[in-house]
Amino acid sequence: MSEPTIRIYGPPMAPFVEKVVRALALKKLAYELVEPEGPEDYRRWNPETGLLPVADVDGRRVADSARILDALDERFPEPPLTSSDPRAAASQRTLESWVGETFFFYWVSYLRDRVGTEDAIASSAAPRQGPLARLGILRRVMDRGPASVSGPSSAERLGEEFARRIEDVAGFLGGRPYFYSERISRADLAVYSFLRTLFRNDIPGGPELIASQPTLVTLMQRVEQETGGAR
Ligand SMILES: N[C@@H](CCC(=O)N[C@@H](CS)C(=O)NCC(=O)O)C(=O)O
Repeated sequence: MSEPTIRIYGPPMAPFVEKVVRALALKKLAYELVEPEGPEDYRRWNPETGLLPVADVDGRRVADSARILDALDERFPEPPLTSSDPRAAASQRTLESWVGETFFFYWVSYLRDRVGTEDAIASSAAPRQGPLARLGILRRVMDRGPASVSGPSSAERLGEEFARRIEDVAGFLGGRPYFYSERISRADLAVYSFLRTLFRNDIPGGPELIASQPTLVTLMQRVEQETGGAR
């Protein structure tokens, strides 16, 4: 039998791409990562939404990170990316969606406010003017005008909101080694991929925020152990 051909298209620093790459590592599958060279590649590779990642899995083009994980599980079932317990599996999928929508929203807002200069992330978070640029993260903090004297600034408010979402995530984990399970799943990969960006992209206060939730630090270490290290 020939080697499976898996190609992932997307910027390696984007959390949705990291989630897919970690799933491939968990399944010990070889793959090729194709990085966008400019904004036009997003629409070219995903004409419908312009969002990456997309993947070719044995000749089949699949868009959306969750669908890519489904396609991988279908074609390469071991180890599975969701629990064998249907209730746990449903919770893991719900958490993955929540991370990709609600948490993603606060993450973008937080990064936008915390990252003050284009230079700070040009080298890491937004390779070749990728998606983060278009999400407005490159907008400078000073463009926001003076903070109100009577209340917290927008940066402070967003920082607090984001800290609350991090608390939510820690609450979902509770005392378990992984979300809703004793085994790693797609929910862990999704959470990990977003938390990781707070370290990697030099986000001021990001590492401290995660450190305030020791169970999440341990979760990240567990995920790294199972998926090939910190990278
Ligand atoms: N639901 C999609 C979301 C993917 C997504 O938002 N990708 C971002 C990268 S972080 C993107 O391609 N953005 C392009 C843009 O904003 O123009 C998934 O899970 O794959």
